[in-house]
Amino acid sequence: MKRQMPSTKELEREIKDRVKSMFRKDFEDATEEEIYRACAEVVNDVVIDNWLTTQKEFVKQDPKCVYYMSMEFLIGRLLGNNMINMRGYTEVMDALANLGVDINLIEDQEPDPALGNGGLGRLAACFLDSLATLQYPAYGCGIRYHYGMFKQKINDGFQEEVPDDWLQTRYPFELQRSEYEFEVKFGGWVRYENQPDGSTKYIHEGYNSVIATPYDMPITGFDNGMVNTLMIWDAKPKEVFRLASFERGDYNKAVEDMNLARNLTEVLYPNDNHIQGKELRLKQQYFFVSASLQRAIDKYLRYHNDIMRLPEKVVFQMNDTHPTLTVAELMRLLMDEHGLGWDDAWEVTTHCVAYTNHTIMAEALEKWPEDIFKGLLPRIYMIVEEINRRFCEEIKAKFPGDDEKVHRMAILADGQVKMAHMAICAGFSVNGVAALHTEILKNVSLHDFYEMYPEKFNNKTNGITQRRFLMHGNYKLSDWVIKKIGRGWITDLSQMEKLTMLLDDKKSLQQFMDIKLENKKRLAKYIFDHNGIAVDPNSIFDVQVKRLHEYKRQLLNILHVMYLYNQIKEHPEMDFYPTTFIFGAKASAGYENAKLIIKLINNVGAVINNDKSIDNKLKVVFIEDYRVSNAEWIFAAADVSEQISTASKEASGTGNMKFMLNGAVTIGTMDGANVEMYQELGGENIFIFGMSSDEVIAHEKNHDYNPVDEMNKNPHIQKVLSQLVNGNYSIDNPELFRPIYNSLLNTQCTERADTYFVLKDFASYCEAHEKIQEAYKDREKWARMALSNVAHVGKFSSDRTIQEYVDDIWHLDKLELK
Ligand code: T68
Repeated sequence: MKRQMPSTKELEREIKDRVKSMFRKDFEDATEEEIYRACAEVVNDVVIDNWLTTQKEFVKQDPKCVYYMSMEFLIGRLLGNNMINMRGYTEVMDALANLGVDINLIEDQEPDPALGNGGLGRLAACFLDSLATLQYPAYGCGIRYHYGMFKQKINDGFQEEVPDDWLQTRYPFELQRSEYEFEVKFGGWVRYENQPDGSTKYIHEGYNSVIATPYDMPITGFDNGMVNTLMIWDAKPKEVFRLASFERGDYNKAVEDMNLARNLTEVLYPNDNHIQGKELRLKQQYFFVSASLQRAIDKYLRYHNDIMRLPEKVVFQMNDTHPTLTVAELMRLLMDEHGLGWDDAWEVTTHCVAYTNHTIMAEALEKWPEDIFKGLLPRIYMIVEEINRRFCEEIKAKFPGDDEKVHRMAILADGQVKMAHMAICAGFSVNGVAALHTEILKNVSLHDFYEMYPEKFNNKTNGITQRRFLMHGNYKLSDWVIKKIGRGWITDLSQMEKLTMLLDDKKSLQQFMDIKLENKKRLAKYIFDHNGIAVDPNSIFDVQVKRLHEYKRQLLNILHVMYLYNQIKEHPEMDFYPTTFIFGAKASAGYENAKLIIKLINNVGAVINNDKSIDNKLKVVFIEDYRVSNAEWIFAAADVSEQISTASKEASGTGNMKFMLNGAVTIGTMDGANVEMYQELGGENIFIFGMSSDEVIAHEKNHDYNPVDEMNKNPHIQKVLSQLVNGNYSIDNPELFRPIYNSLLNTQCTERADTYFVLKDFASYCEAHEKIQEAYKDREKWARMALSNVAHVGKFSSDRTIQEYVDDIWHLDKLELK
C-alpha cells in the first residue's frame, strides 16, 4: 500500500520530535541544518516504506528492468523533490511556517549533489524521475564521487575552483548496501588452460583489486508510491583488515590496493564535451560498469536459471560512450563466469545493450591508447580484440574491397580503442538526442555505421521533468497553471496546450506577467545578496546559463553587449528598453579560453554597471556557481533565453526547454532541439538567427570562411574587437584579452580562426536582438509570446522521451502498484 505524507499538524509534531531525538534539542534551539536533517528523516520514513513495497512488487511481478548506465547523475537536491513527489511539499512548508521557519532556508541546508557536469548528467537525473513517475522498473548505475563538480568562486573576475565536499556530513538520502559488494580487478595478466572438452579457460592473475560497495538512493515517482533505485558505487580496499593486523605476506600489494581504492571514486572529471584520456578515468569506467553488471546478473540469477534469457529481463542503456565497457565486461562475465561460449555470449550481449550519442564534437569522442587499455584490462582487451576481428570481417563482407572503410570503422586502429565504434557494433540501438542531431549522425559523423546498420539508428529528442523545473522551481506559475487548467499536466505535459485558450484573455496575461515579475524580484534579491549588484526587475532579464564552451558562444553574447554599450553611449537618445544580461557558467579547470571569457564577462560588467551616464539601461551580471539549485530560480525569472550555439554543434540542449517551460522567449540558432521548439511554436514566438547547420557544415568542409572579411564588412565588429585589445575592459593589462582576439582573427593561433563562426553570425544576432526590443515594448504581445511558450512545451517533457525509449528500445512493462 502506498504510504502518504502526514498532515500539516502531524508534520509539525514529527519534525519537533525528530529534532529532539536526533539532537537532544527543543525546536526553538535547533539550527537550520538540524531542522533540515529532521525534515529529511521525516520524509525518508515515508519514502522508505514505499521503497520497500516497490521492491517487493519487483520480486513478485518479475518485470524487465532498464539499467541506465551513466558516469554522471546530476540529481540536485532531493528534499524538495521528494516532498513534491510524495505530495507533501505544501504540508511541510506550512508545518515549518507554523513553527516560524522559512522552507527555503531549510532546503538551502542540503548540499547540491553535483555528480555530473551539465546536460548529460542532468538528463540522466530527469530520466530517473520520469521512469519512476511512469512506473517503469529502472536502476540508475553510477559513481559515488567524493568530490562532485567543483564549486565556482569568482575572484577579481576570474574563476577559481573550490572542491565540493558534499559528503563532509552524512547525506540523508543514501543507504549503504554492504550486502551487495563485488570485487573489481585491474592489471595483471591472463593465463589460459585448455580444458578436456576442447574449450579454453582464461585465468586472470597478478591483478590489483578493490571492493565495490553500492550506496542506494531512492528515486521517487510522482504521487504513485513507486520508488526506483539509483546505485552509486564507492570503492574500498579488499585487504584493509589484514593490512592493519600485519597478517598478510604481500604488504606491497595491499598498499597498492589501498591506494587504488582511495583514488578511484575520489573526483568527477570536470569536463563537458571534452575527453582528456586519463588512465584514472578508464579505471572509473570499468569499476562502475563491472560492479553494476555483477549486481544485475546476480539479481537475475536469484530468480532465473537460464542466462541465455537475460535480454528478456534486462537492458543496459549506455549514456554516451563512457560506459561502453559494458559490452566487453558483459561478454567476460557471460563467458568466464557463467560458462557461455562466444556465440551465445554475443547473442545475449547484443540484445542487452543500447547506446545514446550526445555529441559530434571531435574532442569529446572517447579513444583510449591501446597500451593503457591493455595494461589495465588485459582480459577485456582480449575480448575487444576478438570483437574487433569479427567486426572487421563483417565490414569486409558487406563492403568488399573497401579497406579504407574497414580502417575508418575498426574498433582497434591507429593504436587506439574507439569506444563509439564498439558501442555501435554491439548495441542493438543507436540514438541521437534531437532530430537534427540524429540526422547529422546518420548523414555525416556516423555515416559509415549508418550504411552498415541503418536499422539501429533512431532519434529520441531529450526532455526535462516539469516536477522539478516548474512545480519546485516556480511554484507561483505552477499554482496558476493548476488554477487555470487543472493538475493533468503534472504527469502529462501535453495538456499545457489548454493554456492557448488564455492567449487572448488580457486578465490572464496580466496575471501571468505579474508572476514573472515576482520571480524576477526573487532573482534580483538573490543577485543583490550574492553580487551586490542592484538590478531592476522591470528590465528585460536576458539569460544565458550553461557550461562555458566556445561552441555555446557566450562570447557572441558578450560581444553583442559591448556593441550595445557602444550604441547607447554614442546615441544616448536611442529608444532602448533597459536590459539585464545574466550569465552563469562553469569552465573546465584547464580550459584557458573558456576561463578568459568568464573574466571578459565580468570585466565588461564592471565597466558597464559602474557607468552612471547610461542611466541603468544596461546591466551585466555573472552569477557565481551556477548549479541545479540556483538554476531553478533563474529559469523562473527569465524573459529571454539565449540558445546560441553554432548550428550543428549542440546535440540537443535541455536548458532551452527549461526556459520555455517557465515562459521565457528563446533567441536561438537552428540547432539541437531549438529546431523542434521552433516547429512546436511557429516562427512568431521564437527569435531565430544565424547560419543553418548545412551552411556551417559546408563551410567546414570547404574551408572557405574568413572571419577577417566579416570584420572588414562591419564597423561595429571592428570597434568591438579593437576594444578587446585596447585596454577598454582591462586598463591594467590591455593584452589580457589578446588570446580571445586571436582566436577570432588569427589563423596562426588555432587550426581555423573563429572556429565557431562568432563573427559570421554577429550581424544576424544583433538584428534578432533588435526584434526582441521591439516585441518587449508591446507588453501584451510579449505576454502572449511568453505564454505561448508554456502552452507549447508539451513535447519537451522527459516523460514523453522515456515513453519513446520504452516503446522503441527497452520494451518495459509498467509495475503495478496498488
Ligand atoms: C550534452 N553533453 C550535450 N556532455 O552537449 C547537450 N561530455 O547538447 C545535450 O542536450 C545533453 O548532453 C544531453 O543529451 C554533455 O553534457 C558532457 O557533460 C560530457 C561529460 C564527460 C565527457 C564528455
